Amino acid sequence: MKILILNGPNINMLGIREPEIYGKETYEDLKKLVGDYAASRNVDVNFYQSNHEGDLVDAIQQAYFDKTDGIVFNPAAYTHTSVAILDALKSVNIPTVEVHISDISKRDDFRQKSYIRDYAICTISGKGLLGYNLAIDELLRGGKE
Ligand code: CA2
Repeated sequence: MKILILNGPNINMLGIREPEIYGKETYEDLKKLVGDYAASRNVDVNFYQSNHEGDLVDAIQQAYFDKTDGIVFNPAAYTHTSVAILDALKSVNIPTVEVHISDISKRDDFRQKSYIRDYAICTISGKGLLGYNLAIDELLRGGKE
C-alpha cells in the first residue's frame, strides 16, 4: 500500500515554537516516527509539506497520477479556509484521513470549520504526532493492504 503523508503550512515549524500546543518534536521527528511505523506495517510512505495552497493542490493531483492508495492529511490552517483543497481531494477520490495534532474542537471558533471533514473517511484530532500513525491504521482498515 502506498500512502502520501501530506502536511500544510507551518508544520515545518513543529518543535520550534508553541510546544505547549504542538509538542516539542520537530517535523524531522515526525517523519522518523511515521516512517518507522509505516515500515513496520509494510506501507510505502511519501512525505510532502508545503506552505502554499496551490502546491498542496498539485501534490493531491500528483498522488492520483502516482496511483497512491491513501492520503494522511494535516491541511493545517487551510483546513478552515480552502475550497480549492477540498475540490482537489474530490477530483482524485483517494481515501483520505484528516489529522490534527491539537484538538481543534477545543480551540478558537475559527478552527471549528473544516472543509475537509465531510470528505475525509475520518478525522483524528488531539492525539499529537501519534495521530498520523493512527491515520495509517485507518487507511489500512479501509483500503487495500
Ligand atoms: O492541530 C493541528 O495539527 C492544526 O492543523 C495545526 C495548524 C492549525 O492552523 C490548525 O488549526 C490545527 C497550525 C500548524 C502550525 O504549526 C506550528 C508549529 C509550530 C509553531 C507554530 C505553528
